[in-house]
Amino acid sequence: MSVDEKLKKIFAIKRENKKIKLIDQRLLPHKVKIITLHNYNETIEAIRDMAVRGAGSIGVAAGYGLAQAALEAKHLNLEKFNKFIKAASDKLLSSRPTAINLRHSIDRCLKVAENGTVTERIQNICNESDKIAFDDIKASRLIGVYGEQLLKENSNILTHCNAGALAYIDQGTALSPIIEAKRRHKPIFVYVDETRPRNQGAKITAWELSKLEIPYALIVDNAAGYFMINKKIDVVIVGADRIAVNGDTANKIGTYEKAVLAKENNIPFYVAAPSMSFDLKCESGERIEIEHRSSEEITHISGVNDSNEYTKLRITAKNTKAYNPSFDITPAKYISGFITEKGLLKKPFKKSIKNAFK
Ligand code: RI2
Repeated sequence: MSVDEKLKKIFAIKRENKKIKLIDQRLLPHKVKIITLHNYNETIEAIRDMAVRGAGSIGVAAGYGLAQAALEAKHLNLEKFNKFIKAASDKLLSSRPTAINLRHSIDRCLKVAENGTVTERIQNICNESDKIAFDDIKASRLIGVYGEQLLKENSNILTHCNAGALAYIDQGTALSPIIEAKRRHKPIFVYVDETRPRNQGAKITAWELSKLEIPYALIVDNAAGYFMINKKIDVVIVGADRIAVNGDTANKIGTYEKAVLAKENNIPFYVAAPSMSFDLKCESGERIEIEHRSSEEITHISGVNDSNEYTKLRITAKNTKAYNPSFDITPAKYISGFITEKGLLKKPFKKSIKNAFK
């Protein structure tokens, strides 16, 4: 089976008129269950609870969610329709705050719904939501093509969290250059951070790489320094949830540490991200809102037992206090470049980002 045939089985999200279908990422890798979301409230819940996750997939889900809302409101008059859409957008926007893709998707869908009859506005929102998904696929593929050029034969790549096909359709951001290398039969090896607390690396990235038959090994989050200082890692590639105009980047908690370690060890550190991940209204990382999630994500862990039954376990004493920021900001000075659908953006980032996306 070719890489592309294997990729088709790892789909993040699809829209079929009012229904959204997605692989429930909470159950991976133990169960590949496709769930159907029937209305926009179910979609908000799926984003909040991370049945769908990854900045790009959240953005697509939000656009599709607004399409669902528009279809749910088709019997309303124009005034009530507009109110309904405004309320639905606000609810979608508050489902997860850090990834800018969500806001960009909502803005794009609202913009095409500024004029016309209710029927026309519904059609425009639906078309735009599909276009967002289509644009993501194009960007994902181009990131792969540009990023692959940075990988030498037998490169050892470290990645954090999951920025693959389930995070960003259709072949991810950080994993896209790796998939492109596989497509071109270039030998590479991937070190996968487990990515506590939700273990997107251990559960999703490792699963995706094994499905694509790309050689990898899972490492614990605090082992990256060991592998770097022992010259086992040649390059780091991560995704992004939001990038400020100066290049400061919000990504999964732990990214900042990897970037500092990479600099200390003279290892290039790349962020793979499409234009949808850049927030041109945000001057620097200090202005990016960081999502804080439930402490239960730290105190409990889920998986399967020997009978393959899904189980959740508490790993701490009852009532253990835990802080759970979901993202951190990597200052631009630690980043070697941004792999985007427009090519590699180099320093000075203020200039290259503005030139690429103005
Ligand atoms: P794409 C994830 O967050 C991580 O921060 C990961 O690097 C990013 O989304 C990937 O998003 P979460 O949604 O840019 O798992 O690859 O909390 O879409």
